[in-house]
Amino acid sequence: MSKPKLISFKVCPFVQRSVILLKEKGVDYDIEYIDVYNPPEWFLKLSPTGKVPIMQVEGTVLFESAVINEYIDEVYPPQIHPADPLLKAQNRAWIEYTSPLYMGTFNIIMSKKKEDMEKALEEFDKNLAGLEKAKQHKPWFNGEQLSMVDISAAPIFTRISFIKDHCKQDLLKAYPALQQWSDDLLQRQTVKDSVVDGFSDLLFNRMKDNESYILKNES
Ligand SMILES: N[C@@H](CCC(=O)N[C@@H](CS)C(=O)NCC(=O)O)C(=O)O
Repeated sequence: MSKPKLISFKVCPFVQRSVILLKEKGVDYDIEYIDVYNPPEWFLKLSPTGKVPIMQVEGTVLFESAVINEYIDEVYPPQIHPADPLLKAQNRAWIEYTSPLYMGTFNIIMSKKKEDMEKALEEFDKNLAGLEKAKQHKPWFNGEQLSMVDISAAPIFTRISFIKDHCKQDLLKAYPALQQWSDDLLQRQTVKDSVVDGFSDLLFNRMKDNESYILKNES
């Protein structure tokens, strides 16, 4: 089987989910970065949605990070999804639950207006409260075994940690289970290695260029 190839944008959390999974499984893969806001023609021909990630596998293009991760999990052992159909379905639902959180962190750091940022913070907090309740086991979502939910949630914690360091907002302060989960995930080697060099500067510069409100709000 030839190497799969991911097309990525350096600060995209969705691509980061696939990178973590590939690294967890020790899969040899290629990755090419594009500017998704100024995409090359060849990319637009390949990506049905114009979004990253896409993954090229032997001439076939896969899109949507959750689907790409399902494929990676099926094809490259060891299988991370649990065998039990009920637990697997429940895990898939929580992976789905994490999707608006990605948009949430984006809206928090990129809103230009105070009211938009505050709305984003409020919605994000509601979603975090739900996740805090759901995180019942330790260290990982299902207990001892790392799950696809952990992998799918990790990039959110990368961004929450960035927001704490650069925007002086501790989004996890009311959520001890999530704080512990974040600490465990951000210490994991595959998660560390999934963050591109210069990640914080890239994101911070995008916020500055964008004149994001959260930066004006800094004390
Ligand atoms: N549901 C998609 C979301 C992917 C997504 O929103 N990617 C962003 C970058 S992080 C993108 O490509 N945005 C460009 C656009 O919306 O045109 C997935 O999980 O793969």
